[in-house]
Amino acid sequence: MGLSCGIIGLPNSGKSTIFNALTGLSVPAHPYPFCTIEPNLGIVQVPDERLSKLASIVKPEKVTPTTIEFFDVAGLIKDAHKGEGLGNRFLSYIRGVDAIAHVVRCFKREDVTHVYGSIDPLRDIEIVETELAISDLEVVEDRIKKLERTSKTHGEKFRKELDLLLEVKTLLGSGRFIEIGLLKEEQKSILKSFSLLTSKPFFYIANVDEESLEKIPFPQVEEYARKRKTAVVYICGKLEEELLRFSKDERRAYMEMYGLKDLAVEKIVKTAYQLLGLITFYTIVGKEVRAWTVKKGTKCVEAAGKIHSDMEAGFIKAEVISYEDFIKAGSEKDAREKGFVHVEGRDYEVKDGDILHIKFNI
Ligand SMILES: Nc1nc2c(ncn2[C@@H]2O[C@H](COP(=O)(O)OP(=O)(O)OP(=O)(O)O)[C@@H](O)[C@H]2O)c(=O)[nH]1
Ligand SMILES: [Mg+2]
Repeated sequence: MGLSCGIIGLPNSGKSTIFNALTGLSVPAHPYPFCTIEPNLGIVQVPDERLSKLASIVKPEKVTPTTIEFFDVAGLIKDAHKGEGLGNRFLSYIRGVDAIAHVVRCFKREDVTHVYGSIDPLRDIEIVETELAISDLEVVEDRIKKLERTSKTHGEKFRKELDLLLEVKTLLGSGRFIEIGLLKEEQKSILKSFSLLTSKPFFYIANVDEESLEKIPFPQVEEYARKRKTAVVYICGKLEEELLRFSKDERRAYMEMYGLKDLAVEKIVKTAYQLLGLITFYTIVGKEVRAWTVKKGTKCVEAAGKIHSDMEAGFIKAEVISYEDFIKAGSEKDAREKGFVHVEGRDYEVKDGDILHIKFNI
């Protein structure tokens, strides 16, 4: 399974509309708050031009892209932790995701009520992020209580965990966030098991009006995102949902009309991959051309393990062709004749676009 991404935000911010635009599904997205109650799950094939190009050369029977899972959950409001709206229990559905897309309402539309009566993206962001932090605080405080009961008898390991959680508690309690990048490896691995929402990679989706697509309607969101070291993706959910209903050609024509280079799914995949430091490698085996997603820095033997555990256990070597060389050569055979294949060992760091042929012993 590839990447998973949770979509959160205030009610009526356009989460389900964007979910539909990303997945091609048709979950209810109506102009009243708390339209979504139970979470929606959709799996999308990651659009990949390089995979299509490889497939057009190799002409395999099967082309397998990587996938990304989206979760659309209910809207969060102020004091959700005290049970307001639908409460905050549904957040447990997104504790398991790899990244969070926070939808921020920037579109005006009078007939879609805003739970706080006005369009104010920074206020909305703060409300949602405060609820995430409080939800994390609940998790952390629970664990602290347990540890305080047992740490005296369990020694060093528990002490370290307790100290870290007390730090996190102070941080979240004072309205600040954990910066994972600043933590030691040991601390990262302690925190991992709690799946804290505020420690996940995240980005904002500014859900804007059609007319605002070409300019930045709320520069303060951009500024705030910079401070939080993340990105803003500009999408008009409504337009994107409609685009999916058109044929490919009509869609391109409309996209040009609105000055859109990429579809929402392409923008989001690009942003999430960058944020998580992900790369794609390819395999051409028998009748299948397939894309795989791994973290930048992944060793060849680990990449082999992603394909099959036997390949990792019995790894001998990998024959590697870069995507560019493959295209330049025009076929695998020509790539081999031109000397574009390099043989690499288990510690070779896989590069984005590499085409791997793993040799292994069973
Ligand atoms: N004009 C305009 N309307 C939008 C846009 N995105 C969503 N809407 C409308 O806003 C309303 C609410 O959208 P939803 O997608 O249901 O919002 P939600 O965030 O899922 O709301 P809850 O499930 O209640 O939390 C719908 O009527 C949408 O058609 C947009 O980009 N532009
Ligand atoms: Mg919804």
